[in-house]
Amino acid sequence: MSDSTTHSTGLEGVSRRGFIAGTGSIIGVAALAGRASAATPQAAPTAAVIPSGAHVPVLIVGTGYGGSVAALRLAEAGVDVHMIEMGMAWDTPGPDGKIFANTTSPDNRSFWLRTKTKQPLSNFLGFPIDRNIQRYTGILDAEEFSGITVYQGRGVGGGSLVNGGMAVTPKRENFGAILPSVNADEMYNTYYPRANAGLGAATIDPSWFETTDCYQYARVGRKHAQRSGFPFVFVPTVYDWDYMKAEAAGTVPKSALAGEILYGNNYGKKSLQKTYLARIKATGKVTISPLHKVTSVSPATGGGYTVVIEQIDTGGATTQTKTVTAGKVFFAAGSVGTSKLLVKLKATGALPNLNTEIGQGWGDNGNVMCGRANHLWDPTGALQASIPTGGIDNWNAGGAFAEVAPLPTGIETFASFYLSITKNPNRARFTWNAATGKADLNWQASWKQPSIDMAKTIFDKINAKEGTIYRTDLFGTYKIWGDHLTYHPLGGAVLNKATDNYGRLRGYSGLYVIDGALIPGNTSVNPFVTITALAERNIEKIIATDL
Ligand code: FAE
Repeated sequence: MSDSTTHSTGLEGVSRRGFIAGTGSIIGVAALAGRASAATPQAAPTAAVIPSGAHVPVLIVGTGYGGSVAALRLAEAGVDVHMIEMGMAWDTPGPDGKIFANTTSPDNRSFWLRTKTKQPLSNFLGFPIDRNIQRYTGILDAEEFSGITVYQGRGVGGGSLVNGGMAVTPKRENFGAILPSVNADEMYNTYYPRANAGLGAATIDPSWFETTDCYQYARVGRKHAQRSGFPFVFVPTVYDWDYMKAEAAGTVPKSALAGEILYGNNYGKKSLQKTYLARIKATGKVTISPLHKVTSVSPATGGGYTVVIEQIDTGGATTQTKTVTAGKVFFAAGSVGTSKLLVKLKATGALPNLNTEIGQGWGDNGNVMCGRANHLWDPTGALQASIPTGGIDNWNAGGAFAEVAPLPTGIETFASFYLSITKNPNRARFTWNAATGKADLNWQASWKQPSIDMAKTIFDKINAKEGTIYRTDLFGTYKIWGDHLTYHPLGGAVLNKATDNYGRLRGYSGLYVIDGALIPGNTSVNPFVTITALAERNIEKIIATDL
């Protein structure tokens, strides 16, 4: 019948009982729902390969939120832009007719250069669920540092390819703590609205939410929150809500209702491929080189910068090393990618004048996960949409904002699942390790304890009120907290410290940071709207004054 009979899940006892153990993003175990019949072509951007020896006016490292905003606005201002992306284009269907693998059945497309999956929820019913896969330039990187695994998207579209699509603007009262040097009036009047419009953020139809089976889990989450006196807030997402309604009606191939998310979403999610990158393509002024990785940037004789780029194959091997020159370079490789590059370039003498703030101020947005075991009379539903649509707000009283997340196994689990974003004060630092030739991050596993304590301000109270307990089978055996990971890396080249107040790197004119590395470790909510809005603000200033 299903994936459970055609693939080994590493969870044979469970799959024999007829369901699949994969995992979702914010989600846990993905749905055993019907598979769609055909792939929808994505609005893929122009993919061209940059030749060695090229001279380009602007080169952007990375194609996530920051890079896409910069490319679009520069192209609209008439500038020719080259974007360099280490991941794949994700515009071609695989052997199953789909571009992206389903969370129920991870394959080589699912992970970045791994021979075994490393799923955020490592266990289900206590069974380990990771499985062997072929090493490939897959879509989700589980990058391991000391004390923490940092999940990131790889490919044209960056994190937008893999994320949960929650498009959350922080409460204005919290903004001063997020980006203290930025004018909040400008952000809330101009750049947050611009970002949300560009991303296509929209909130679920409230009457549909109240009735659809696929959000029963969220209604249960809301009921439990409210009975304990916590506000439940709806959050916008970048999912096409009309498409999800059609999925529920059975008239289109299923995507959110098939549990697709963590390894890409074939239909309804408006990733950057369908928003900013589609508009970039329409300008005709941007070329994108996928499977190209920037390894060095240094001042060029005669002005501009020499950029060294490794072209890689889908096994990760370098097939060609290219050298190009660029008038200006934007670092948009994500918090981790940008930080790793900059600490290397400073330490190895390529960009020695970068200041001592480089690599500092890195945080995990306070991410911590947990599940609760509900009573038998409180089912969360066998069908769960993979896109979360609300959260529990205890930020000001307890330092935690908890997404009510799906656990779409395709069967009733009687579980509620949450990803909490907490006010964790710990900040780590990237440094260059000359012996290993890699950047290290000095995060410590024990630094998650404040996040656990803050999440407990919500869930201890709900458990006491409901007479329920924590699940202990999702992150190991008898382990309550998913405290080993983050989905939300932030910082490493913090605004107004490593850069000026608009992302210009101190020490070098024509070098910019325009991604999550600018944000000092925490956004109080999910971060991509803030990353996008800050990029919109900064690029507007840079275009007006530097070009
Ligand atoms: P990002 O989107 O990571 O883009 C950086 C790009 O640069 C990537 O495509 C890299 O492959 C590429 N790159 C890196 N190094 C190099 C190099 N040396 N050369 C060439 N290319 C390079 O950066 N956020 C939300 O707001 N809501 C959510 O619901 C949400 N859910 C998430 C779920 C998961 C599973 C994950 C992993 C993340 C989630 N996030 C969510 C976080 C969000 O995706 C992330 O903050 C943004 O993608 C970061 O945007 P940046 O532009 O900083």
